[in-house]
Amino acid sequence: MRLSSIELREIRLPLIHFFETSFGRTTERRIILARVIDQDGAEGWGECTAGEGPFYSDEWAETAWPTLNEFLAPMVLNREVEGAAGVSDLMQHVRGHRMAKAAIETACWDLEAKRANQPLWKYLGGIREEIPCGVSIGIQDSSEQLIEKIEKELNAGYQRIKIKIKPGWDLNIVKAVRAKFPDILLMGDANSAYTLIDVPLFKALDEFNLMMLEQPLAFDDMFDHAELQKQIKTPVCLDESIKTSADATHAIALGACKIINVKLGRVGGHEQAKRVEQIARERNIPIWCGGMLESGIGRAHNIAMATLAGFSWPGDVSASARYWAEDIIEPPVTVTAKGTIVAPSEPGIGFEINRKRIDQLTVRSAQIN
Ligand code: OSB
Ligand code: MG
Repeated sequence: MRLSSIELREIRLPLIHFFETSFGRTTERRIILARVIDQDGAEGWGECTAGEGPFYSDEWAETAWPTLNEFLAPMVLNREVEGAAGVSDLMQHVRGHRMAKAAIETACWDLEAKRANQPLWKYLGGIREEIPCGVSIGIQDSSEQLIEKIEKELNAGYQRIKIKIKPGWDLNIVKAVRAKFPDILLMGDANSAYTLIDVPLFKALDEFNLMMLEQPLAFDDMFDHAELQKQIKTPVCLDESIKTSADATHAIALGACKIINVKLGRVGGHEQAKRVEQIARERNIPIWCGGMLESGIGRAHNIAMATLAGFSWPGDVSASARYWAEDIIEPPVTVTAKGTIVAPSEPGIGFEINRKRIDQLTVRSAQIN
């Protein structure tokens, strides 16, 4: 593989409903897209999952753009590599900036799968023709509003409900949700809103049969999570803390988590995600595919990744219509009545790119040759 050009686009995409986590509320996404083109004119698309501010991670839209434009794109252009699996290596001198790297890396996988005339999920070694889906529901203005939303998603068929928690929106909310839905697969995601001072709260939560508690403590911690896991029954799941396959190895060895949420952007692309998947599978640690409020392009990459054998639990990948009035791919991602997404049969990411819509949404673009 040899890339001759990379096009970057930043688009603005308004969310149908705001999405609130312990670190803030998002109403409109800023999404950077990468289109990679090889010497024969074949193309592939990837999405940078960095957010609107440095809150989920230190990367955000304004760090990703110049990193891609000034460093990452020039590092991969006109360099011969065996395939998409080797693209991360070309960018290894840049430390961190994994979401920016993943935009290019995942685009290269799309390109390569298209050239091989295979759906990306098969090309990656996926084994699942349908992926199990859950939803992540943000912090609402009232518990009634939250319960209404949960009801709607359960009726749509989603297999698992994740609710966001933060101090003041935790025990009381879990209690109310459990009273209404005693048997559903339910979990909480704190996005690092707590410390070990809150152990009594987590002990109280043990009573509510949560599938897991996602990233309760600091975003860069493993040690305290291990300490917490020793003291509570509810399995701890790590999200923010797992940035590399080495992190996955260390977290599992330390007992810092019993489950891992894998995000393509957070680990730097498909090749790294495959490594995390393998490490977890070998150690019998369940994993599932997380989400970053992606447009259809990132969503399609998530679907492909989630067909790998280790992704046995319902993830946060759900229908386009939960986020967007109109997606940038066609058809939009839809979910079956039993809460699954069927892996596409078309080559590459398996969805058409709606170029016209992307053009309309574009606020800046760059082409690097
Ligand atoms: O922690 O999983 C998270 C969204 C943005 C940033 C972080 C997270 C999330 C989600 C939403 O939970 C998942 C989705 O619906 O895409
Ligand atoms: Mg999370």
